Amino acid sequence: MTGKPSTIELTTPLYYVNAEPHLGHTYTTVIVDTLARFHRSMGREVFFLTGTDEHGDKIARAAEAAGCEPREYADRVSDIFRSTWDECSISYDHFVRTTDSYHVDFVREVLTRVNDAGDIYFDSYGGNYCTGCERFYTDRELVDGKCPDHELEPEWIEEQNYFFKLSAYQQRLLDHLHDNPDFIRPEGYRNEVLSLLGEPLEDLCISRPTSRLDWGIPLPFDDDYVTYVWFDALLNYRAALEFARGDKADKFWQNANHFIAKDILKPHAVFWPAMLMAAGLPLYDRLNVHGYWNMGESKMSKSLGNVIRPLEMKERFGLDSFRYFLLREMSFGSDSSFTEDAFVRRFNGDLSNGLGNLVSRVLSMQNKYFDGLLQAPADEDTSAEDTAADATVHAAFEKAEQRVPELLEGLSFHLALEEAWHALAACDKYIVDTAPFKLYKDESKHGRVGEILLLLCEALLHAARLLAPFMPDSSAAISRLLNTEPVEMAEPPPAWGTAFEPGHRVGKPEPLFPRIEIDKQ
Ligand code: ME8
Repeated sequence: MTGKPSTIELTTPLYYVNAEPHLGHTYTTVIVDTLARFHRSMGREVFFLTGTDEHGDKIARAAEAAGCEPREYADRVSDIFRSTWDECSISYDHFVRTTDSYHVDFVREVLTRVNDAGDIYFDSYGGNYCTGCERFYTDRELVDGKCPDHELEPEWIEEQNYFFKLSAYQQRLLDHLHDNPDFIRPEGYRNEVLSLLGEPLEDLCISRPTSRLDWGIPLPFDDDYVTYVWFDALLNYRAALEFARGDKADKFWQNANHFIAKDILKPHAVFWPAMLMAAGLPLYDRLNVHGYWNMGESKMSKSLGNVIRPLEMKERFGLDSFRYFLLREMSFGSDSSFTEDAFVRRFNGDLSNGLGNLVSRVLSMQNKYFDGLLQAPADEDTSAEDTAADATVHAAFEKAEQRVPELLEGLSFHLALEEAWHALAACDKYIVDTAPFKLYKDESKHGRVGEILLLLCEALLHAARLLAPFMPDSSAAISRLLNTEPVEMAEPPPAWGTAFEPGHRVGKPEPLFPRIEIDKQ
């Protein structure tokens, strides 16, 4: 995020209510949650917005298939999204629904403004429409005549409608992209948008006749039409901010960061900034685009019927291990595949054998040798060899503490976690190299064993700090086991040797990530 802003808006897409939350939605929501926790810990004021997209053809058809009215259907599925995020401890600040009256009013107000400015006209049009994407496709965008996302042939729709003069904004969009190289990241998606803008843009059909569809926001200037879902849903990012933050909206908006997958790049990178320009509003700061979670060769999606449900993962393996997997496995911007094997490998390798084992080893030794009581540093001088060993752990954490926030700012979640795991590995190596379990057999070395374990307990507290935005429950569990208050990433860690009060006693070990036995799956 540019500079170090003190206020920031972070958004997920508004998810369609025709499907229940799956791993793909969870990924975007978890990365935004991780960033929200990170920025808050840096002392920034965050407005984390998520919600549901409820109007349009696709939802009307889904409601009909479910045998109920669109409103009733939307209420039900929107509640499922909200309660899923609540159960997943997602720290959103506001949940917007496109059926909320403040959003509807805002959409109508913007439409009036854009119409008054002469950027909307009435015309007839025929085109290839994908209901799954809720947009027209040009011939060039179709693959073998099908929508590349839904792998379905679009419908030919021809009718009289209202159009937004998108083409009039082509040059301004190009100029903005050239003047703001960070507007869309990673760069590959910026290039994709530049190439889209290299071809003439067609104007955007922004209405549907009520004779065909009445589940939408009526156009303020013609009751016989409802608003096209994208000209409705995109406005939420600004409507909800103004509604929830009032006068401070502009401050947050200067640092508005949208997070989406590549499926909705064009609406966010082309329609949305042009709509803002037409409405006389400043543009958002950044569009952050990630790749797809696939199952085998295909994108995970409700329409392809191959989804992983977040609450099932939480139930089976715990919330933080699912968060860890999502954040560790995908490199932001590229596609990733989900397989249960890969999940179990990461769980057993990084969490059970890695983090969980380290915590329980350190606490076991501390309890076994000193009844949990941390030992004051020994009086006698530490040998050069011991000092050098201690320094490896200090250095590993110092590096991670510097790199992890930088990597998070750059959206390299997987590298940030890798860096934190390097520090954990330095602790494992330290245990092997200093071998406190051997030293303890020699009574004259008990002072040194106490020092080693003190350093390791401090290292665990550093780890809890580093992991807080990624794995909040595990971070809190480590603090609890160490018998300290929960910690935040940005709190400056106390100098080594001063983290605990004299006489501090740590808790007994508990398995944080019990190993998954494959044959029990
Ligand atoms: O597009 N891999 O809603 P939607 C990665 N309502 N991310 C995925 C994914 C996958 N397989 N599947 C879904 C809409 N997502 C519109 C948005 S915004 C004003 C309106 C995530 O329910 C990802 O964030 O189809 C993607 O962009 C979004 O869900 C699409 O959600």
